[in-house]
Amino acid sequence: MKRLSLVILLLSMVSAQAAPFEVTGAWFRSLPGKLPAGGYFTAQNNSRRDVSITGARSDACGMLMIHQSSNKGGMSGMDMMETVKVPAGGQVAFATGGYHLMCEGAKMKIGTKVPVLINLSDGTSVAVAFQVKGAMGK
Ligand SMILES: [Cu+2]
Repeated sequence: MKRLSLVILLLSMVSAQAAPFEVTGAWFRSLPGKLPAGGYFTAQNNSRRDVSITGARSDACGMLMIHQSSNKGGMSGMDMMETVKVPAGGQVAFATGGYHLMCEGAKMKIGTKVPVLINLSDGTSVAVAFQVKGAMGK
């Protein structure tokens, strides 16, 4: 009897850890005035199927888009991305100089958290609390 409950406990711990899709280290860089806030995080796909991030939305943003920073012939810019693939068992970082969320019309306060819904190609979405930090990332 004791042994069975231990097994059940272990099983429930394992299943709690292995969420199919995880987002960690999520934060927004809040900039002064009407400048957009960049959103950064790491997406981890623990499932056996590739899945793509197809969009995101938040009440803290007038518009929330997926961007990729680019550098073409010394000109830095940003491209709009329809989807970003996170391979089975792999992870993708949304970080400065690469993929990021771009929050136009940002309504957020440094030191608070704002909820973001990240949509996935399998039809599910993941609710993530983004920590709002200042220009220096603090
Ligand atoms: Cu951007």
